[in-house]
Amino acid sequence: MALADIFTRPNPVAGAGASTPRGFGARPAVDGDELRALIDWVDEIAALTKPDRIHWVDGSRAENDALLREMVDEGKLIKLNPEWRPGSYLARSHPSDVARTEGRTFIASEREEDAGPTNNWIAPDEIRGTITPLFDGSMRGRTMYVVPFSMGAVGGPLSHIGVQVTDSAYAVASIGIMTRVGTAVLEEIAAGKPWVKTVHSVGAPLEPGQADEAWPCNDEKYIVHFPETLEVWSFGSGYGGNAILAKKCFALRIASVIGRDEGWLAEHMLLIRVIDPKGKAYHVAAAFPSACGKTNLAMLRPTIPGWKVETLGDDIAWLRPGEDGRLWAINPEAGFFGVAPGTGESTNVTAVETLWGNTIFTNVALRPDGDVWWEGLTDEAPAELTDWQGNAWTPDSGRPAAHPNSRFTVSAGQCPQIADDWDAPEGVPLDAILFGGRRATNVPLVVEATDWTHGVFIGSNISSEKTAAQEGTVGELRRDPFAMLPFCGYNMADYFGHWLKVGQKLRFDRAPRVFQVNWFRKGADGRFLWPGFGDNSRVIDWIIRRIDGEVGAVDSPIGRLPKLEDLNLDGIEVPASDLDELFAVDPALWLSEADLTEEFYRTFEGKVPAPLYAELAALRYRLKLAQPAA
Ligand code: GTP
Ligand code: SPV
Ligand code: MN
Repeated sequence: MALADIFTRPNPVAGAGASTPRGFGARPAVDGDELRALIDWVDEIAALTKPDRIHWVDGSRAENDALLREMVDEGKLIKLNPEWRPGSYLARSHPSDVARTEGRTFIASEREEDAGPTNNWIAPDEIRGTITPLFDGSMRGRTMYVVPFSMGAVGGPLSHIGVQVTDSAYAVASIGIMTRVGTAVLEEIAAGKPWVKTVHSVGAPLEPGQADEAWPCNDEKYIVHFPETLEVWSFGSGYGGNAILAKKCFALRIASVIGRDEGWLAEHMLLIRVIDPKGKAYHVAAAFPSACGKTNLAMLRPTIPGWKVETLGDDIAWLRPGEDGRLWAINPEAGFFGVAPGTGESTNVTAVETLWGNTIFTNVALRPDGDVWWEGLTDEAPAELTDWQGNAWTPDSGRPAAHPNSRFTVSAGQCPQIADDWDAPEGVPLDAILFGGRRATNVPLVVEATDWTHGVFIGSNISSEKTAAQEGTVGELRRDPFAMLPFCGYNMADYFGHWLKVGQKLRFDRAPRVFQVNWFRKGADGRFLWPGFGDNSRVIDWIIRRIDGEVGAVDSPIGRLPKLEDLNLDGIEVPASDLDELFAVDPALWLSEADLTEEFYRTFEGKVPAPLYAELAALRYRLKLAQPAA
């Protein structure tokens, strides 16, 4: 490979523009058919989108520095005061572009039933007919960046690669943090490894002489996935999961389809290593919906003595059955795109320490001293701030200073409790899988599934109150099976079936044990019954002692509950009445939940696997037995 033999060039297709001004950004020298196919594809996208320049991203430090400097010069990033926050920047998005747009997210499979009732399906030809004209000339006046990236360690057995073309320098800088970007990936492409094609445009072409916006975007948005041809096309948004296509679009929606075909699972899960006081290590993955506590649990600092947690991942895990009958997991990402509000010294001090520098903040507030702030960072708000929209703010302003879905983007390696081997290509064997959500009522602090199938049943039934990471009304309950509702790239009923199949490949005594957790149950007075955060280690402690067979459990109609005396509550005051409420299972309310489950399963028109209907029938039977006699 002669990848080092680089040369700069203008965009020959658009016919305009100078060659890249610096010593990087050049197209790799063509060597072999595989790389030729990539270059042809890039030329094809350039012919359509008509950028002024093409910049091949090599992932170098110098390139990143130059990109950031350019964005500061253009007013797209604010450089934070290096005294407080070295190497860090603030981006303010357009107020209409602050979260993923699920309503504009499409699965364009050939057959509608392959997308299923929980996805927005659209016929591939039809949507190509809609978006092709939008992409036509959409990069005029801009640079088109070509970003080769790897999800998982480059060359790893569980890793997958892709290329994103984008006209957003902010997206390039973010992808550089969130994935492994660079020339090594081109070498893999050259060697014939399959890659996923992702195309992103903010949809804001510039006429000659037209001044750019700080956050260019388009009111019309399309985030379209083509699972059969392994492509993603995203138009109109510069935000998070809409723009960092390696993340939700590739590593969940497209990867879930690849996983279905290859026998593995792409999941919306954090990944941690828990080390008990005896020094024994366990691996736990947990699926919670957006803004429901994954980053927090991923960076848990146990409040019980002797326990330690090491971070492996905070948002996505790929799970694959191993030859040994265990389920192995990697975190395919390389950084954290975390929710800022609610991240503070008392909740997630590890995240606060992770953010010491080299961080891109989006939509948080700016302090007069050039540092950042958001609700929950400190108990008291600074007297004066500039809010996320650039307006003057004081604690009396009556509105949040940071957007509720404001975020930080930072390298995983900066986390002070990251596991040494967090990017080991082969991953880690799982001991437990947790499912959870935000449930003010009904769902106990922790319940253990009786076996894998019951665990899949529980996963298929996760529901959660909406947060600012989703469109719609915050607090409204919605069903979010496996926390994958917006992220499953195929029919969710087939996905339930795939989970059951993966279970059959595991050795029954080596499969991870499945638990449901709920940190968010509230008392009648509206306060959280459980202290949460670092004290969630008390729940993990019980889970691990269950796995090791050290403690028993109480059977309930919905699964196994802890015996209260087995919970380590040393050092915290949880009133006995709160504990009772935390674990209360009301058969009548659960029977209504079972009705909702049936209603939900029926929307899949007979596709939900029979074992899950059997679980539902068994649940109803147990609930009826548990009902007090009339
Ligand atoms: P995404 O990045 O959107 O997928 O979100 P996430 O699941 O990583 O959520 P995150 O950990 O960022 O938590 C979001 C919010 O939940 C923050 O405001 C936290 O303060 C809050 N939170 C997290 N853990 C707990 C907990 O144990 N108890 C309570 N009450 N709140 C919590
Ligand atoms: C989520 O919403 O689950 C996120 C943020 O992790 S985004 O990457 O924008 O999807
Ligand atoms: Mn997420």
